[in-house]
Amino acid sequence: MIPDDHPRAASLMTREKLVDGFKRNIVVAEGLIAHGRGEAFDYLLGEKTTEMAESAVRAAAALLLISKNAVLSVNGNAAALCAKEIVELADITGAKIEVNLFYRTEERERAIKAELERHGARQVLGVGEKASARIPELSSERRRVDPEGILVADTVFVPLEDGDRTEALAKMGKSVITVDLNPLSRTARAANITIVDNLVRVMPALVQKASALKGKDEKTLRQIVELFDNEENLDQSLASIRSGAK
Ligand code: PTJ
Repeated sequence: MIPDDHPRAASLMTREKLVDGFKRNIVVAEGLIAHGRGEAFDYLLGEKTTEMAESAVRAAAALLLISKNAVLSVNGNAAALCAKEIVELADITGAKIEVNLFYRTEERERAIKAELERHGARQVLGVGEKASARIPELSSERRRVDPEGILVADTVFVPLEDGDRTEALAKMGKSVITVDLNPLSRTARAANITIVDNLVRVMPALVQKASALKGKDEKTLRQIVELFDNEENLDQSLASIRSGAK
């Protein structure tokens, strides 16, 4: 339906994926609205990956590789847009995959688990009774986590997140990596590493970078993480939006 030569074909295809995910009970209606907000920022960024995002992707890949117990937290939008890359990233980095929803229903949890399994996931945490632990100080449904996953993780990757959980995870001493096109969001500011870019561009880049860095010694990877300054990166991303994404 969408012609390949349409100037905004990629953006329209992404919308189609989300609408398809909505029809299959993976994406919630509010997820379509959240994507619209993301699109507005993406438009201001020129719908392309900035140098700042590249550097955040590199730091995120390094952190995932040196973490002892990393977990990739998956919501409806992330599952609809990049289930394949989430599974690939988990395979390369040894991270676990956990479903964690703001608008939690067991039907959606199962639909998302099935979508991840369809793309090769062998284990999906956080579904049904398995989400039996609670994140302290969090009142949303996102507080329900898997005792084998997010509860005991040292690093949590939380694409398209709400600020409350990022702050709560940070208070629990976990390192948080997020993807958010809005550099002003509470999530973006509270995370250790924020990738200000569209998730559909981030995930393939993250898979590629993690493959390239895998096998490097821990000291080199730790240095990449330590040299990354999230606040500075966010300020530069904002400056890039202000100046018309040059
Ligand atoms: O599947 P559920 O039930 O867990 O619900 C998921 C949503 C996304 C509905 C829920 O987490 C939510 O309401 O999120 P927020 O608080 O609206 O935050 C979403 C953030 O992600 C916003 O700051 C958007 O700018 C940003 N965003 C949206 N789409 C993208 C994005 N960032 C990167 N890539 C995108 N494609």
